Amino acid sequence: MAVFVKGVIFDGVDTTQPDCWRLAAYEARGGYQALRSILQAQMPQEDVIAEVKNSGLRGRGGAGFPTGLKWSFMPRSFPGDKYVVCNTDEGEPGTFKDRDILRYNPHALIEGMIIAGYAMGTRVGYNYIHGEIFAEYELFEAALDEARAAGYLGENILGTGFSFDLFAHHGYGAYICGEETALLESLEGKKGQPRFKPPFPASFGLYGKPTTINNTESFASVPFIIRDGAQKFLEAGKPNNGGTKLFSVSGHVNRPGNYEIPLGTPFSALLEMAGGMKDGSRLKAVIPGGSSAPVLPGEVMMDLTMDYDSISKAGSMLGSGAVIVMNDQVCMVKALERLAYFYHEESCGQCTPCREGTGWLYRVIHRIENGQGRPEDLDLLNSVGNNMAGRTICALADAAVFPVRSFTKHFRDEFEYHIEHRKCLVEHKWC
Ligand code: L3W
Ligand code: SF4
Repeated sequence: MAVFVKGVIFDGVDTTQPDCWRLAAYEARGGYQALRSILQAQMPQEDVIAEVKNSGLRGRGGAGFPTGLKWSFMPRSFPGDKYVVCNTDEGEPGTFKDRDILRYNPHALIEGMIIAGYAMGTRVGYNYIHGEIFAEYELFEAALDEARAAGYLGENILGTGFSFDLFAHHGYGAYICGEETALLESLEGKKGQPRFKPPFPASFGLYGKPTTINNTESFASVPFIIRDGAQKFLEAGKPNNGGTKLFSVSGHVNRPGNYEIPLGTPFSALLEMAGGMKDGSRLKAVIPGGSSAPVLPGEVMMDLTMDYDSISKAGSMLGSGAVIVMNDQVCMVKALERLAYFYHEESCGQCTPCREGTGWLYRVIHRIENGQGRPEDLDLLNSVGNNMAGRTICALADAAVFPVRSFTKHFRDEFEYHIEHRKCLVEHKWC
């Protein structure tokens, strides 16, 4: 998927050039200057962390947690091993941004992780890559080889006495391994099932040691912050929402793809960049932050800006920045049925409310969709959801409930019509 509009990660990257990912191209764009500057100046670790804090960078994986604050949790005087881990387990329906960072600009991620290792006093990092992403995994391995050969990774980096190595780990494709503690279990070679939090990975992470986990896009933003300064990054976005952000736009638009744009850009402008609605169709609904984020009606979205605060005020989440656009030909019952099936399939099964509840949700929505819905089914969905949300080890159960609540709230008439008339209100060809 090509990148059409550029911000702090893709500025200067000519994605049409097959070698744009290579070290030489990255260095020509100013790559590894940030690392050189902090190593040569022996910049105090706390100053690096302060710069990331001041940039306003918020975690790009879904939760939007402040990255600099997370780095400051790492106990720097801890005597034993500690780790930095990158979460490239991109599996959220609608999300396809991190693979483009590996594909077109992997050294930005590598440099960002080395700087993170320096700032937090770690010697080893891992990048956990989703098991269904093959070409990008191999390309990332090749980029690591380049970085090692050039002296950016390994012992005594650039002759400064600082040592750090970084390894890629290919997962098996389970969505739940994107949850940070399940990812750590999987990285340790165990079944990828979430751990109870707290303790957070900051104190009990990989092999029980202090660990900082960030999303691919978060790490890849760090070289810009160090090279060009926190203030410039902050100003690229809006207060409390620093920087530019990658949005994966999919669905009924003319030019689906990844768009790196300033946080705070109006949704209407993003839609226009993506070529507008496909074949001039009417905008009906948008999931603004990946399938776990509540759906919003199109007319609500047209008044919002693409940033954490604006989207959450409207009752949804910016999440990972996966913008799923739906036109008026979409049956919302069918769309919800697909999402419910996904969460049912991907539940790891540890918690009864999630293991059983996701199955209940899917089966009830499936029967509504198939003309066998009962008048009490909408209340039943609500009741099952109430017995799941907030009652499980990880957020997957909540993520399964959010779409059910929001679809049945904003598009209740379609669900009622399906139940009463045993057919689809929009007469979608798949219903
Ligand atoms: C130390 C504390 N650390 C929080 C850390 C915590 C984590 C980060 C955020 O879920 C969401 C989820 C998906 N001491 C701490 C602390 N931390 N308090 O801060 O924590 P949390 O629990 O709010 O989020 P999470 O568990 O990381 C992420 C949603 O994002 N999502 C997911 C998208 C999926 C992808 C993908 O496929 N790549 O991005 C989209 O909306 O549902 O709610 O690091 O340890 N006191
Ligand atoms: Fe597993 Fe679901 Fe429990 Fe998360 S909520 S630990 S996915 S059973």
